Amino acid sequence: MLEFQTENIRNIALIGHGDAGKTSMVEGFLFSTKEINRLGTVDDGTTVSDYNSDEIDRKFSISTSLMHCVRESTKINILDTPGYIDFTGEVKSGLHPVEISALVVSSVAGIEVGTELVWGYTQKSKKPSLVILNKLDKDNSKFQDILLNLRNTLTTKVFPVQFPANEGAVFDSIVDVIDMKLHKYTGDKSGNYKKEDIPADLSGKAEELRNELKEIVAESDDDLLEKYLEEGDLTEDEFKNGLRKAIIDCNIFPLLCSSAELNVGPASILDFIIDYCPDPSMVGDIKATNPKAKEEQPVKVSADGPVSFQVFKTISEPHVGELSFFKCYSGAVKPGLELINNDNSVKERLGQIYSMNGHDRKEIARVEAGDIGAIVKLKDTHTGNTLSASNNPLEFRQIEFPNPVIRMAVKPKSKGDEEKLMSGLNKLHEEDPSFFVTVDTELHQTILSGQGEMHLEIVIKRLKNKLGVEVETEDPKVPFRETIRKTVKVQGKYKKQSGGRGQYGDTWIELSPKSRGDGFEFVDNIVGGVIPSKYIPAVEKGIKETMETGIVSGCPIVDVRVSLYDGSFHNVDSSDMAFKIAGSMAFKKAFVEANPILLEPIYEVEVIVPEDYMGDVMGDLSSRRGRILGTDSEGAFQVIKAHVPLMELYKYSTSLRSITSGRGLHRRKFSSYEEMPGDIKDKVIKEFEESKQQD
Ligand SMILES: Nc1nc2c(ncn2[C@@H]2O[C@H](COP(=O)(O)OP(=O)(O)O)[C@@H](O)[C@H]2O)c(=O)[nH]1
Ligand SMILES: [Mg+2]
Repeated sequence: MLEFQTENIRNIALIGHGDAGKTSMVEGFLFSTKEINRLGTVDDGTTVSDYNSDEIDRKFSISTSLMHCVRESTKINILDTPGYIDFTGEVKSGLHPVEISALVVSSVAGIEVGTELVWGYTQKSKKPSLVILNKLDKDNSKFQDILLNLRNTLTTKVFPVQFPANEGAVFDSIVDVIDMKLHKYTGDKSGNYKKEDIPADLSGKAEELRNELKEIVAESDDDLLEKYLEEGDLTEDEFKNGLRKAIIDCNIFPLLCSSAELNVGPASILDFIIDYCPDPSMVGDIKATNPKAKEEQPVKVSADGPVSFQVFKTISEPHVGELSFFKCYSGAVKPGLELINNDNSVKERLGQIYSMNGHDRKEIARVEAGDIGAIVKLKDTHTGNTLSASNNPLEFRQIEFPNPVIRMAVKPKSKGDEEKLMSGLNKLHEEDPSFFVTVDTELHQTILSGQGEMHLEIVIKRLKNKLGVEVETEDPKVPFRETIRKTVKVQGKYKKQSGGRGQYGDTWIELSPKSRGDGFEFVDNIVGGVIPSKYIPAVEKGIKETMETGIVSGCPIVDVRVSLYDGSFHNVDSSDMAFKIAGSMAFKKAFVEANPILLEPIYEVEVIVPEDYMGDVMGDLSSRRGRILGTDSEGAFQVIKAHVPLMELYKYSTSLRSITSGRGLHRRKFSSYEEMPGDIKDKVIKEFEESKQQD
């Protein structure tokens, strides 16, 4: 059976820092439920989830993949997200369609920057979460210490509903304080376990936790609390429903145990997910808007309603074309349906639909409300789009992708490939909306931006392998601005009066600086018609055109005032053209005399690092002309805020990774334009002069 009803579906996304063991754990889930018949490993490149050649080569996840398994007639859809900071956009698409996430933490490494980053994402989405401590088979595993750290830094609501009975190399048993049994695994990695009595030396601790848990459950609901206080206990059902409610309301983040390596734990985790995690209808109505009426129209997750679904990820597969991963929110998705894409009003007839396990697809007949599936060959439907019946137009919330932190310029290796390059990049943006492409008309460069250098490297590799476009990378140019310090008065005179019809335009202008951000002002102070008013717009035009391409660096001129206050004309030889040239000549001359300066974009940068690296990171920021604004603590980490010129931030994510051994990350946003120091200005101007000579 491959079709499931809403109550028999669970959707969960595994999130966490890279190397915590998420991808390996998925193998455990699939092998324990006989979805696969051999337990693959990341090191051999044989996992279901990391099936891309890029992932196999690098031995870590790059894109979110979709798997599912079936246990006790329940289908569990699992989204495995990458932990590497370069691919956090994928975490956002993985979290979007699920009701609950599982934060996987290594019981050796503990909380890392990626742990806090993705935890922040789930908290922002207000979705419940499990916490899974993995690698409990390691001799240096520290269950208790890390539990305390999690409670101190993430939330005090992390609660161990399990603890390991024999942490370390011999790990094969977990004490479960919900069923108050020992889950003893068979030792053959099959994922089979037997429930035994809790050994006497651990029963005290189990009892204590069980009582604490019961109180948390009772407090999840006023009626339950009253009953608990009166009768001193809860029935099995009350406990079960209460625990689920406490999880949904984020009053508790249950902590579970695992060794993905030994496949000890994943099966118990699945049982926990089935019994205590919400089915898709339990988290309330889904926010949506009616684009026609422009009003909110929440959607009840139910197979009885009219069909609606949202695409949360698009991948392109050789021989298949685009494969859209979707979540059905209401009704049932079936091949042959004709629906409307509410984002672009395109009608789509649905083709085959599939249930996925990494690379493997199985064709299915329907996907019901709450379930996740994949569909091929939609005409014009992209990540984030909602499809529904035309008499029920709907749009679900968009996925928010993180701001890019790195830019890179590219050009095609072979001339003439420009169009192919753009269409290829646009296609890849479809697959991965956390990478952006812009054609910068000011800088004359095609700029890629994304989450890290590796992120863009992968984009470039895919461009070559999948779409046959090879590119060269270049340093992205920085959009400087030119302006002045001094007020000057100059004449610009254009005169050509030898033979034939002459040219004559004569202008006197005063050029003066304006405050930062005030832009350009042109003032006509001509009196007595020394320049006829019909020529004045031409003077202004000549000046504006000169400003656009700049004078000393090739970047636009800003924040200046020009007053045209004198000049002369010729009855026959004057023309718009002559005055335009005269204006431009006057402006160029004035600008170089007016003490030109360069403004450069300054970014506000936040670097998040463990305390030990603060000194090194601040030193490095200062060497990049950064101005430290302050430091703050964020969970287990320190946040350093600084203003840094964009020019100095090229490949910063890579340097930061090497300074902090991969434990730091940064965010950035544009702040303002500021004057560039003289020596650097001179260098930029010199480079511009040289590049002009080459052209
Ligand atoms: N000893 C041990 N190693 C593990 C365990 N889980 C994963 N690993 C190893 O840790 C590395 C990273 O695992 P992976 O599943 O790719 O982590 P992910 O980045 O979170 O997906 C691989 O070398 C795995 O073999 C575990 O429970 N115990
Ligand atoms: Mg992985």
